[in-house]
Amino acid sequence: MTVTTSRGLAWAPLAEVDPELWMAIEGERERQRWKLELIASENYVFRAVMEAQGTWLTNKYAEGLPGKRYYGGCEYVDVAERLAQERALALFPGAEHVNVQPHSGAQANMAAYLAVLDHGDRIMGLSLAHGGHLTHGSPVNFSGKWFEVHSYGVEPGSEVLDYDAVERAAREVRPAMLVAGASAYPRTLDFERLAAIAHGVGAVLFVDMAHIAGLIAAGLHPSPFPHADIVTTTTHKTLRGPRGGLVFSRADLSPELKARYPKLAKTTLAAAIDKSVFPGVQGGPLMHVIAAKAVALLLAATPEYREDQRRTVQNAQLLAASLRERGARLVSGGTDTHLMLVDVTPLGVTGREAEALLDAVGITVNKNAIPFDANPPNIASGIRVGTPAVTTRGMGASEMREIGELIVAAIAGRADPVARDRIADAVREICARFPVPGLPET
Ligand code: DSN
Repeated sequence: MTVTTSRGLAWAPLAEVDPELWMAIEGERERQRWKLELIASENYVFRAVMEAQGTWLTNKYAEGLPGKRYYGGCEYVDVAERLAQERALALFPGAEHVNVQPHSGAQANMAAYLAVLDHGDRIMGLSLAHGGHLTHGSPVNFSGKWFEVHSYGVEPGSEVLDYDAVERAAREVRPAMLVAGASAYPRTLDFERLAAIAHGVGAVLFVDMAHIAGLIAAGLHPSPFPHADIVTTTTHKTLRGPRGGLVFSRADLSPELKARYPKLAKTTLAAAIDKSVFPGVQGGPLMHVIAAKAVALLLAATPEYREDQRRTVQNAQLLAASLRERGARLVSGGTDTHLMLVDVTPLGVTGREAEALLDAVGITVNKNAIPFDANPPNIASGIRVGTPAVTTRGMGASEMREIGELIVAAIAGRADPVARDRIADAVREICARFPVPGLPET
């Protein structure tokens, strides 16, 4: 197509304007329809969330906060942002303040750090190799470059956190911030204990609840509120919203704790968080995404959503049992959440090989390091498996048993192309029975 004037193109559908891109978008729709999505951090948004994100709110600049913008014409986007704020605070009782503008989880985390810390301050977070996150102090991330990082890990043997050991380390290191939360830790986190550890050494407790936010909203995992001082989340994982982040905080720190942070000398924690998001880390907020966050937060308050979260956890336990019965080793022995970490070396493969073998039959997972992994991270000994997306599709107990069987069969039958084709057919058959909510069939 030759583009001569924008006028003629104003109403042209994407498929006509950019067929090359459209083919990729269509390919992704088909992939989502016909593959089993077991990446623990992924989910499918409902139509109303997608619709809100696809609106003309994308056209609007709205730097600042509702009622205090640097641009005119913000009366409607103010409504959208206020709805998102109110719904976020209602969904997580005990939260005193929220900023709904972070474009992502990493930016929410950056805003959290920069609100209270100075370059060179000490932080303690769960090591990436033991299930933490890049932004919790990895040397390749800003968090590891700007702060002095002292990571904690899980215990050898049990592969779970030993809070006494975390406390001993905190007393020795005396961090300015204790970071809690994980992207590959299958067990319940004790936020009350972590708060006692942090506050006992005069440190802020920062919880990144991105993976388990939906479980917390549904009352299936203990809440970090009111224990943590700052809490971030993404909105697109178990929360089933658009890609983006939220930062919650106390209105302010206690005077004793606050005295340690020069950045808070003349301001409240809530005001510091807002300033840290904008203008500290970001410019104009993505108002169409904030509108979609508002919809997701509305949906997350429904009984249907809570029931889906309950089924997500139940499905994870059933899938874990199915894998374990067939010879896979579950890190820490199982799961309390929506995800499990599977050591695939007893099945004779590395995490990288398992990821590729599963992809070939239509099952999508990611390779993942296991604690004390003998393999480097790009090979890894494990895969991370999560049930949010398959549960959103409506799958239940019998599918979890079957998926466990198919995963192990795909790895065990790796030299057998006939077995591979049979497994791929079984995957498609499951997908055909469970259409993806919110995804057009054609
Ligand atoms: N990359 C995300 C995950 O897969 O867990 C965390 O941000």
